[in-house]
Amino acid sequence: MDRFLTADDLAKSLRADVREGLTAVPKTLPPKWFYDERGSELFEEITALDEYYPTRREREILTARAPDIAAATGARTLLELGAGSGEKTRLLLDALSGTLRTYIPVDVSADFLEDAARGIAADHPGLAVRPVAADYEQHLHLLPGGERTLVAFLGGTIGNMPPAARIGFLGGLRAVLGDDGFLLLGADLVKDPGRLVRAYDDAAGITAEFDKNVLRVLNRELDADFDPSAFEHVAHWNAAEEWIEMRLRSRRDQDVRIGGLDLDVPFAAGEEMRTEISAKFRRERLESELGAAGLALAEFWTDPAGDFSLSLARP
Ligand code: AVJ
Repeated sequence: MDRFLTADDLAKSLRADVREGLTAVPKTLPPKWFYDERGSELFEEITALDEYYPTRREREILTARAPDIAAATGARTLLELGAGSGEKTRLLLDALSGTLRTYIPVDVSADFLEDAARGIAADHPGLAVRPVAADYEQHLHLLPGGERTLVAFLGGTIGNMPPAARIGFLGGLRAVLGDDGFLLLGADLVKDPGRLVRAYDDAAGITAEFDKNVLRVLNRELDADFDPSAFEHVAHWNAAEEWIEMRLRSRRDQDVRIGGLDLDVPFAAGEEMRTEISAKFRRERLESELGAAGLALAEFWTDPAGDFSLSLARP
């Protein structure tokens, strides 16, 4: 396995993110820290909720379009960013089996990658599986490219990046693709705000648990003393930016101690800390942002209901 990221690097970036985010006004935390073991389990539960449509919709599109993706790309290498999507990966690997030689899953979790890579290698004899432990927001320029590379970035995770970071990120992807590569990008679409809010604030409270899990991560990793029950989960549709914001709202005045940072953080009653943005797109915006990064839209597919999109783009 190639490792561009060690446990020590991760610990350092968590510390830097938390110090910066909790001393900012308003307070923020980056969504990447949701995903410890419990957080990843909770996200899996979210994907099965009635209200959370993106995973099902993207799967519908992939199932219908996998043969088109294979025909258009003739990919020899599949490089998957944030390789958490086992079922979608299998759909792609099966469709691409005629031309594909190498599969490169990229994830921050080396343990997770090791298991996933072993399973895929066992199911696909003849396929070289080369996992890379990396943070794709930092290490894009280090990722192996190669001939006819298809980079897959699925699930709508692009929406977690603020617009400025997104543009830089797409430019970095363009460089990984060389001249004969393709990008397969999953992106959620703008729709009725009521449905969007319900997707991020489900009736069973799973998303609320997922949101508060980041506090447990800080308690464990940074010796903090957050009381998760002293915060309330909020999903807010920001109509001007066209993104969902998840926030944790303090139920009372309270001081939180972050022992590992020697930091005391005061929260006022009702104060909200932003824990995630999840941007929703229109085709025009995707096309123009891809264009600004030197990528042209070759295909733009949606599910029949028009909820979610898959873009196939090339230099
Ligand atoms: C996995 C990042 C795409 O933004 O919809 C799900 C994460 N957050 N429910 C998303 C998430 C709240 C999800 N992504």
